[in-house]
Amino acid sequence: VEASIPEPQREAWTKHQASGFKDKDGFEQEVVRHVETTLARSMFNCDEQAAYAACSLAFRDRLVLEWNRTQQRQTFADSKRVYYLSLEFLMGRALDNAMLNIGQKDLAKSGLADLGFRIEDVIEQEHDAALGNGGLGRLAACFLDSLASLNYPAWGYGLRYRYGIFKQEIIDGYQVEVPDYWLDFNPWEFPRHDVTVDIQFYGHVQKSTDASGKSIAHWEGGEVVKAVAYDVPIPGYATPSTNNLRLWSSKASGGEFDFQKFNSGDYESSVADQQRAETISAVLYPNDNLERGKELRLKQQYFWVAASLYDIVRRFKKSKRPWREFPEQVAIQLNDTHPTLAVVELQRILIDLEGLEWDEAWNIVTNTFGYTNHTVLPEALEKWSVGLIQHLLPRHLQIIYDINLFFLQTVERQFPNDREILRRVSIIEESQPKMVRMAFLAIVGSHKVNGVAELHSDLIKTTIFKDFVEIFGPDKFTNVTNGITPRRWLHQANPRLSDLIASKTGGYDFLTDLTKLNQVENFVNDKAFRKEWAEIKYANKVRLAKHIKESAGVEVNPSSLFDVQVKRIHEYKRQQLNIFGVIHRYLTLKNMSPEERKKQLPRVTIFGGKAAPGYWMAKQIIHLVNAVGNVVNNDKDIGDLLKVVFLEDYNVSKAEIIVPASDISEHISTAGTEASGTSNMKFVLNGGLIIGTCDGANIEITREIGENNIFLFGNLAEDVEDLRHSHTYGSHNIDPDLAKVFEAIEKGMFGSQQDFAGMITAVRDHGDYYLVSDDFHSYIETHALVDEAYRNQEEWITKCITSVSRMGFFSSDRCINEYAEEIWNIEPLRVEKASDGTGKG
Ligand code: 4GP
Repeated sequence: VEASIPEPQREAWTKHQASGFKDKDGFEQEVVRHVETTLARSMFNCDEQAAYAACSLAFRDRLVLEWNRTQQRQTFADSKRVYYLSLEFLMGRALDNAMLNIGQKDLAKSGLADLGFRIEDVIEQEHDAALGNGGLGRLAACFLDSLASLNYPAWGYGLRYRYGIFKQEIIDGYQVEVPDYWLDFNPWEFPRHDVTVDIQFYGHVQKSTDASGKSIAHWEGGEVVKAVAYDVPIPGYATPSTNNLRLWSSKASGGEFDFQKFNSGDYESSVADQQRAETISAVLYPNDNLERGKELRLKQQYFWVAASLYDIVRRFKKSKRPWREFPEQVAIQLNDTHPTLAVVELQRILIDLEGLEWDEAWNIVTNTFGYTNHTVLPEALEKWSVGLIQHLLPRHLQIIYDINLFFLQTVERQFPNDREILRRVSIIEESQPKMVRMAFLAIVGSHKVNGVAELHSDLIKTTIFKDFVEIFGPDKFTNVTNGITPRRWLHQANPRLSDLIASKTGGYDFLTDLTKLNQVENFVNDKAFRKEWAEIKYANKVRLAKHIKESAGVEVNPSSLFDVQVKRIHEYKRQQLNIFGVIHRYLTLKNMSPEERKKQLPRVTIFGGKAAPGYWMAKQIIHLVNAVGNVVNNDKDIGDLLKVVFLEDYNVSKAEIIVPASDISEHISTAGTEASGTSNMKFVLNGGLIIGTCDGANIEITREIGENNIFLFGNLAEDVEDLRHSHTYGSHNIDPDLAKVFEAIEKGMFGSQQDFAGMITAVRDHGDYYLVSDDFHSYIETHALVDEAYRNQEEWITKCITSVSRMGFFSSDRCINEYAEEIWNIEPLRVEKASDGTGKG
């Protein structure tokens, strides 16, 4: 149905078009209006929460107007769009980001002050949108910021979980998980009750033949669940472009509940159907770098993928173009293998519903998709049992078998008489039970496959995907090194540093072209500049110290060296190496005479991060950190020389406090295991140095900032396999310093040794898979170098300033431009900047 307003009535529309607030007065007016009407409150009961709500609604109104215009612009331009499919978007808070990207934070600050509020307190009221686990989800959020800021026509597609990643509480040193119900009040989404898609599950496949004798498959029966769209506007920085993140929520189809059951008195089961449908989008799976193969997870994946593709195809069909032009209009990026069923779903739509021939359809499919791999850890590579897919998605399983058949036929032609390669690359693993290898399906169904840092992209080509490089040739495989958005991770998290840089480089252009940071290096010897630099770092440390006191109850001295490791708790990330190192430091201090001790550098070691609820070893690590903190922090001999803090419930908004306050941060994964890392980039960008292994993006950070400005240690990726082999088949001698640490734990220095036995035996008796002992000596020595370097504050500041000035490469803008050019083949849309200099029209 045509929904346009007829020409004669458009004048009235134009006259009354909403425009959002223009100045401080307008802003205040909007805030008061929202308090009084939307929230139905008054100045006599307006608390900070209400002020946050009203302020957010005022900004949301502005955003949605720009959002509308952006969508119109993109529709008129009719150019190619990219769709970023990600099961995780770790967005964090939206208000501060919206104000800064629109360029109206100062106005809001003074407007809120007029109304009796401090902007910092108002911002603090917002609940993080935590629809992700860690790096993969936060990368997706940075990408959305860059796509909008660079004016690319782009949509994100994800799931609207009712519960995001759990809230972590530390009780008696143990992690306890509490549900994160974040939707109580969320002004940043627009429910689109008119945008719904019916999603089918289960059932069976019927075959029929058409007039020409061609066989057609019909997927029939089963159950239907409704997908409802919720749209989240994503503002670009200094541009009117406001893109869309569409999140799907599940709902029972066909009414609220089954009236027949209800009328026959079976009220409970009539509501149960509804609840079962709503369960699909209820909860984010809390695993990082791990797949667990749960049926509900597969249901989530298909639900989200099918709804998104329906939407994308619907939009394409409106253009009335022939199908072969689909890949010229649509690029779809698979963020890891989670959305791989999209490959199968698009093929199904084209052959079953649109009547295309297999080859023609497959050609369209493979030219549409790109696949990004985020990990080489075997436990994270997704596989689904054939039986489960058969049950849930019977037609899709047939198509997967056909894709595999045709693929293996081409491999056979390429490598005649090589049965082994067929077995190795088959999408179906001939195990008991048979499994579908999702990464292989994603590779076969995409035109480009990329890793997320140079080392990682090389590793996937030489290890897990080696055969596919032989089959498809090396050009299909590429690297796009990750990046971060400097808007959130410098301007928002560290406003004073951003302002200082702007004052020296002639404005905030570095926020849209981060390579401009290189001008900062010209001031490395400027006394006043250095002084202010140091003051900002100190102030950031004071702020973190205050947070530590409030949340962990530990008093720390902001003049100490702040040593930070915040990220998901994982054996491969080696928080155990860190805490063993801390114990070593403690033992060393205890053995010193009081005079000797006085010469030592005071240090605060800060940990933060969540463990997957079922990850027993990770939880043990958290427990040990807290147990060590308990002893060390209360030891009178030690005082300020060493404090050990575990910060509860690490998330995006806490990272914004922690990152700017770090002196040294730890990125110490076993070489070859961390695909990239992105927090390493955030820390350096904020004037902190790194201690790290030659892994992931650490290597490229070193290349950019220079090896004098980073503390590298440990074995290299190329030696890891041999070392592991020697642990198993040779004799594994534990590093003597590490042995002393184990001894202390086993003597019960930090409580019952049984509580930590698993961490010790993993290293001593079970092959030390993560090379904790092999790297221990080098780790300890390198920390000694850190201490020494930090004593020379002048040198240290020089290192920090130099490093920041060389971080331009790590902007997610660079990264998105590479995807756009090399993988998506899309262009930005030209957008006129507003004349008021805010970037907003
Ligand atoms: C992460 C990787 O572990 C991390 O190295 C990388 O920086 C990030 O993706 C973004 O590419 N992987 C995951 C995961 O979070 O769940 O596999």
